[in-house]
Amino acid sequence: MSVPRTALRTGIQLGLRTTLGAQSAKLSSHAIPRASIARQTLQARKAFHTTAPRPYKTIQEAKAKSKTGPFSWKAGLLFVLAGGGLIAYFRYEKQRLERQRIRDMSKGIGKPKVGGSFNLIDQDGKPFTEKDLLGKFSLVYFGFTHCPDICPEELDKMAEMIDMVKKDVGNVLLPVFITCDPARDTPDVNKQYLKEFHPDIIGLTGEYDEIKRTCKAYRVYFSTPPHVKPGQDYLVDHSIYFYLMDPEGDFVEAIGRNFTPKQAADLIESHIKDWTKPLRKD
Ligand SMILES: [Cu+2]
Repeated sequence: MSVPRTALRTGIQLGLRTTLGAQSAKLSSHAIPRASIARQTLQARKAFHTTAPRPYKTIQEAKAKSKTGPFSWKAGLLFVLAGGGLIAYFRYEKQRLERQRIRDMSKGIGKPKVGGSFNLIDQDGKPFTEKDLLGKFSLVYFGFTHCPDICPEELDKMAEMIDMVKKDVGNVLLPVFITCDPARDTPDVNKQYLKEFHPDIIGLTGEYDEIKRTCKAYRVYFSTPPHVKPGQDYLVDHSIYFYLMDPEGDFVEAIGRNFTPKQAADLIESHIKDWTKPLRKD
């Protein structure tokens, strides 16, 4: 806060009060209390009114002064830099508040309940519940290993996101694949399939009803037929989202197919950087 405020004051003292003042008032409506802006304007006004105009001694001096005007190029440059800095700062602050708003939606009253408890089995056949996700951010994807094109494409993207996030902010993201096709996707099928994409991805399967319940909890459309005979072919339809969950198990944001891996990684990293509580890095 101290940098842009100083910049604001510098801009005002340069005498360009009207333009910058109007701009900062517009940009800062949610970042700086109005009282503080009023105070700064008052200070600037005082500075204006108490400074006595300096009389020119000679006509030459007066002429020289009038050529450059009241503002030197240095003052102009400083003003442009200060203004640019302010705009960049408020843009950043606006984005941060927007992320906070999205996050708070799932924390407060009337939160859209996405996610919740589940009791599944990982790719090594070990039990895995929602508690195993706590302490890190998690990126949850629902799909199935027989998926002809969409899942492979999305999992390739997921692998890219994992690497980018890991490189930039450390090992604080758990990527999770939950099958919508438990009849065919056994722990071992998941294991063989997922290692083609990224070694970090945890593959979960489970009882049909438990998978169905988990899909419902994450608002994932589930269409797997209940009683399939071995070898019988069938289609599985599913929603295509990456669900970003925070270290306390709360839903943060759903990342759709319109995101490139880089855009998705940037968004995930921003949320991770906003997180102020402890994070597991193992
Ligand atoms: Cu798929």
